[in-house]
Amino acid sequence: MSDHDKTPRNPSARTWTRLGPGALSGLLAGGAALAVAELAAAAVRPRSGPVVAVGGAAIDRTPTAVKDWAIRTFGTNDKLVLQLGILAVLTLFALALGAFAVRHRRAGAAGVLVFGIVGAAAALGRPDSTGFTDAFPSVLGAIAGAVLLYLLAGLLPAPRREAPGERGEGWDRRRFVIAATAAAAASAGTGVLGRALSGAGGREAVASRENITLPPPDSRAPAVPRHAQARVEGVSSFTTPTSDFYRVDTALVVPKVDATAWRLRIHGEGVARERTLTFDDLLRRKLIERDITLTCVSNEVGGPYVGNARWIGVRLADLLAECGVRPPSAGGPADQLVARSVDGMTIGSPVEDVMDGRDAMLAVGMNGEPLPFDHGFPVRMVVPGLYGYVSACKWIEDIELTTFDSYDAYWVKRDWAREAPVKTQSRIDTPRPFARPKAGTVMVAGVAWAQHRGIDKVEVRVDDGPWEEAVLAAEDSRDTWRQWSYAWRATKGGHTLTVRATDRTGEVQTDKRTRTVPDGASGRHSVVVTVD
Ligand SMILES: Nc1nc2c(c(=O)[nH]1)N[C@H]1C(S)=C(S)[C@@H](COP(=O)(O)O)O[C@H]1N2
Ligand SMILES: [Mo]
Repeated sequence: MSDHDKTPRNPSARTWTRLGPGALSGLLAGGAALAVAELAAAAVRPRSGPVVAVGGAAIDRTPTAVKDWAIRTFGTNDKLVLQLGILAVLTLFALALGAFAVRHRRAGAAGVLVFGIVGAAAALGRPDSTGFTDAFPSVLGAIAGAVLLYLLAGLLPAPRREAPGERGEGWDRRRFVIAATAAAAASAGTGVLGRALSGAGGREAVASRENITLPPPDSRAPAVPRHAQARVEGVSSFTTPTSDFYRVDTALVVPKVDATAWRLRIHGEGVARERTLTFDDLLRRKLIERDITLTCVSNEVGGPYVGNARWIGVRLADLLAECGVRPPSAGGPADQLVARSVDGMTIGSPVEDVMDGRDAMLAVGMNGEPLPFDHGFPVRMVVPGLYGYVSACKWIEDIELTTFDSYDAYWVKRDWAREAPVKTQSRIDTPRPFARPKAGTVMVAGVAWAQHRGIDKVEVRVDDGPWEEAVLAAEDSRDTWRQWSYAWRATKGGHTLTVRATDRTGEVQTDKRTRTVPDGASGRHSVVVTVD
């Protein structure tokens, strides 16, 4: 039985037999384009590949409200969701282009090139773009995809042979199937090779991290007080294990920086002695070790984007002073310190805060180890009391002294406040929302934070009852969160538990609910439970 005998007579089915292989060709061309681009990106620079470049461009251009919603809805998976979304859009366009190429072979193939241009433009427009070579992966991929679509479309049943009454619908289905299978296999092979190579690209960085032995800090953090941890099941651990530490950044591919090649430049207004430091320069300096709680401005009331770690690093104020920097209160011309990362992030902090005596640092260690790649290896900033987006630049490579008037950093350009001290907050860790504890004594417990001011008091309220003082766990430092617990004599029925903290300045955590934009959520955390 020859192929054309199987061609259905019914017109819509016939359209499908024509368009189906076309759409499949489009899909294969798209896959080939991505695979070739991935391989080229491995050679050029892993972050110059089209999906990462377009994703990065999309992240930078996403309206703040949408981004906020994405973080809220997808949490740390937001980037995965974005990449899947990009792939879904690409898939639809590839199917459509392929179907279009059945009739318009050249134009369809040329359409693939348009995607190459979009990818190349996105790659060149990235703040970390290292030059025109960043366009190569997208362009090469698109050319491969276009050629493949052109070839496959040439094997498809030509539309004119489908005129009614003609028997010429026959097309070489076997040749098409062989070509398509070969193309799919070649793409898969190329893609896997590209992935493997771009993974290997980080080898020097991984080796440089493994070769680091952090010297013992000159100024050790005092031991965490034994009673800093509330002895209640379900409370966050006082020191957040690194593997559980939240991660918030715009990086679709985590930068892998080779510490031996890393440099930090300090320059700008009022920098009398500009400096460029190596990683070893930092390790040779006096190191401090401190427990500091980091919080994200995108953390909702009751949310998870807060963690406490033991950081090791260099005091930033000392280094700045050596460079001749004076804070505004001492007549310095710069009131903003702009930290830049290798991936083009810019984060602006008040010079006054960084130099006011608090333990602002260039951190090289987290919980006793070199920083993990996810958390900024080899060096990041940490400033107690400020939200991460105005203080905690990861993968830092440049510090510029400037003014708030003359420069807006990344998030400030996207509706977030220029300056953002951490708001006093508290969270109920246990019981969990909608828990069903038994009547009797139920331990209510959680964490409260007001970094650099310290927590003075935590109170719990059941339904509309009076505020009852919770028992505070020992304080580690005013830069860390503090745990609290409250033994609740729970009675049967539905109840709402609410918590509020008071910081050392005497300010009581407000009940006024605000959104995270522009300077952090305020309001009180409540948990509804049913007591059985
Ligand atoms: N390079 C870079 N640094 C960054 C960010 C980023 O997107 N890129 N995000 C900041 C934000 S918003 C926060 S809250 C902290 C989070 O640090 P973590 O991921 O180590 O918890 O990093 C900050 N540093
Ligand atoms: Mo953040």
